[in-house]
Amino acid sequence: MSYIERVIEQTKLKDKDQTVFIQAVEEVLHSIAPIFEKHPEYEKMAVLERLIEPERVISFRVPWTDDHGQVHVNRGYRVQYNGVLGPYKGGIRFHPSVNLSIMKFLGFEQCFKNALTTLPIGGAKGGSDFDPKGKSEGEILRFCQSFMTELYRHIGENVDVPAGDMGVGAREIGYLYGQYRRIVGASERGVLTGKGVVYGGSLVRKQATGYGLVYFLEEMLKANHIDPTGYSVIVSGSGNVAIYAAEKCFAKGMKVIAMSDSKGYIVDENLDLEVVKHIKEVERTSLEKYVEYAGHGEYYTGSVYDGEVCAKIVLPCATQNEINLERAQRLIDRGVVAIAEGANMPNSNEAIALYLENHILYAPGKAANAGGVATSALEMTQNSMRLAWSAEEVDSKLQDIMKAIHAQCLQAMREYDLPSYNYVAGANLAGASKVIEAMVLQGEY
Ligand code: NDP
Ligand code: 2IT
Repeated sequence: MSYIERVIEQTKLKDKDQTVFIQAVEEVLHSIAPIFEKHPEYEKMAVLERLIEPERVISFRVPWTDDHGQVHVNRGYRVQYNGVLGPYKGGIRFHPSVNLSIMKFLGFEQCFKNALTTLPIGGAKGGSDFDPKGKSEGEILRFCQSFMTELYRHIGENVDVPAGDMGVGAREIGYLYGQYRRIVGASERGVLTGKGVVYGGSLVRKQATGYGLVYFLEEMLKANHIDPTGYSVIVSGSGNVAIYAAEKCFAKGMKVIAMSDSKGYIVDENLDLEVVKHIKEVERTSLEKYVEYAGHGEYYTGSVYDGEVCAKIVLPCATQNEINLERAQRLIDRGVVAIAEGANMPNSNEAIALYLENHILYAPGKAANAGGVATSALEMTQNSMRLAWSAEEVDSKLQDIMKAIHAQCLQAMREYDLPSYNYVAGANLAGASKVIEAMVLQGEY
């Protein structure tokens, strides 16, 4: 059995209940085999075992009181995965599904994504199984304060810098930052990113993941001589990533015809993104309201990937494992040209294998959605310089970073003699080789 296979088998035994974590490990490890063929000495140094085991997993109690005086207890996490490239960095997710397996899959992916950004950040993830849906403003505030009351001791601008993810946006980051500042008694802006612009947040951070996704998509299409002007697009999700991916698609002359949320989806040849923004960012409610507010379009319950709608470009921007083998086959049957992941791991490993078999252009999340964390790192830079860049400056740096990530993927494909559509292996090889090189140089054993 090869070193890679042995470590995968060990992980399956050791963490047998952590299915999404095992999925992420298999996806990465299978494509980085060439690094270990080049460097057989890495086995003796247990490089893979060290790559897979987080440096630290913190799990904590988060008690909070609802508006009726009832006390609840949720579980909080911070997984500080790998710090060889810089302070731990990664988002915080508030969603009822959050568990250790999800935290570890996200933290593991984040290490390679952050390496690809070209900026000095290590990998981490955190969150809680708290469900923000239906909670009052006061309940969200109290939950965030309680979460930070434990988290503060584990983070710092040179230690670990959290940001948003599902269920955590600028509002929550504000409450978290306010509590951190009260406890620590110092203004340390660089400890969190995704802050409000008025107190140290970066312009364009809110838009960065979605915009960056479309910049990456453009690069990938350009490398394959495809002009997407006029192409139809399905964007799944209608949260932070999805909304700004859709906005940039429209700006680039593509046509978003469907978006979704956890209950259903809308299909509209004249999709009104302002209405979606209003529903999701202002009212924080369901897309069910879309047809009434927009005066056109259709609403369906269920997954957008099970419906009739088809498009040349598909941008999954909701959550993990939205597209399984069957849904992937349907996309291919209906003529999809490119799939680029705004979400983390929205495609199953079987779906990815099918895209590769069919030579479909497929951009993995750790490359395509890295614009969010990259702009977070730009926010850290601005905070440590105590100045703020203009939106144009941040956006232009974001575009350069997405181009550089794309170039790294292509370079890795060339270096390892892979076909030029294999962005999965390209991104994994480019990201992992940096992390591994830094681990080897730093000793750590
Ligand atoms: P948000 O919470 O802002 O939005 C999530 C969206 O996904 C919502 O529209 C939500 O619907 C929908 N959704 C949730 N669960 C499901 C489901 N089971 N089926 C269909 N739709 C669902 O999160 P973000 O936009 O921040 O994150 C989306 C994805 O992008 C995640 O995978 C995240 O890890 C990833 N990501 C985020 C980055 C960021 O900067 N925020 C950076 C890089 C990646 P509803 O409104 O009904 O809840
Ligand atoms: O998955 C991700 O890259 C994020 N949620 C963004 C993390 C960050 O630190 O900005």
